[in-house]
Amino acid sequence: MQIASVSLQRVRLPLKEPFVTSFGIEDAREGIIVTVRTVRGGIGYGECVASMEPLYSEETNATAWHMLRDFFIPALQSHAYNSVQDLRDIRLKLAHFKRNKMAKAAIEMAIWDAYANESATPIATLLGGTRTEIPVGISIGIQPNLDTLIERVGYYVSQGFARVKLKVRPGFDFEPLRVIRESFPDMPLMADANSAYCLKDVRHLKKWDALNLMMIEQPLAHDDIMDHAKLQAELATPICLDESINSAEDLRKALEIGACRIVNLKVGRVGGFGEALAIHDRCREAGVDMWCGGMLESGIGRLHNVALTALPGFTLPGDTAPSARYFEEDLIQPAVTFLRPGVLAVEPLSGVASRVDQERLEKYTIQVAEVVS
Ligand code: OSB
Ligand code: MG
Repeated sequence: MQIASVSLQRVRLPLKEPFVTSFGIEDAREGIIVTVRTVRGGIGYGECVASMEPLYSEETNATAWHMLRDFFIPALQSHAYNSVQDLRDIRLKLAHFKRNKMAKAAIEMAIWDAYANESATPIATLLGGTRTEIPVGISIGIQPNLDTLIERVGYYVSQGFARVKLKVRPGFDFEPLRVIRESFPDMPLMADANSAYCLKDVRHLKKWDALNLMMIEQPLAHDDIMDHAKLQAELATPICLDESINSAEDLRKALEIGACRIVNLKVGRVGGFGEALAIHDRCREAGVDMWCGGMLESGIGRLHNVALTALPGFTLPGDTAPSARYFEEDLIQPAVTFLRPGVLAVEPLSGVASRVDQERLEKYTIQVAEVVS
């Protein structure tokens, strides 16, 4: 497969309701859609999961745009991609460029998608995934008060979501979690702190052991594993790392020192499917539970996340909620919907191109740049 052209589109999709985390408020999903066209007429899409501001990680849509246009697309567009191994090795072609993983993932995934499209093979199959159905959880943002919170949780539980993740921050943590636990004694429940605490909070965090949480996601600094290992030694509740794991090497070190017992794998955060596969395989070897995270993706990124989750190492429900959880209108049609409550189908889709709604893609585009090889 030979690339003919790559284009970048910045999109802005309004969110149904603002998403509040310990790092800020997002009222729209702004991202970059990367489109790869091949010499033989194949087409592939990728979505950059960076945000508008460098609050979750250091990347933004503006930095990703620069990296893609000036470095990553030029480095990848003249190579031939003729096997799954060639796709898996894309990460090696970008390895000398430091970090900027969300930008790397966006073009890498678009090339995998174009290959799926050209070879009429589902991405899940190219990745080695075998599952056809996956359980799905919900990520609930910080709420204005406990009554609203309980009402929201009840609504999502009635929809069938397989677990509830609550965003927490100092001042909105133990009490909301306790109230949810009281109302839903047996429900799989977890918390995501997005780096809002430090090791000095250990006594406060130890109290959460009484709540029977599945895990606490990324309690400490985004770039830390040492303090997480110290904290994990004090807690009965498993720690799950998100922000701290940007590569298979990060994971090796984290597991070696006991910084986590569970991994949230986001393909955007780690630089693409190639690195995600390396992390998946290492988790499986080590018998570490893993699940697929989300970044409020449009249907384009969402379908990629669902395809990845077909791999056997994804042992826990992921943050791959149906499109309607976030958007009135998605960039794909039909939208991602439940097969039955709490379960998504890994559809035998040869790339996402056949699902992309061109009219909506145009409607929500706020900036276009064509990069031709
Ligand atoms: O930390 O997992 C996170 C959304 C944006 C940025 C970071 C995170 C999240 C979520 C929502 O938790 C996941 C989703 O439903 O897409
Ligand atoms: Mg997280």
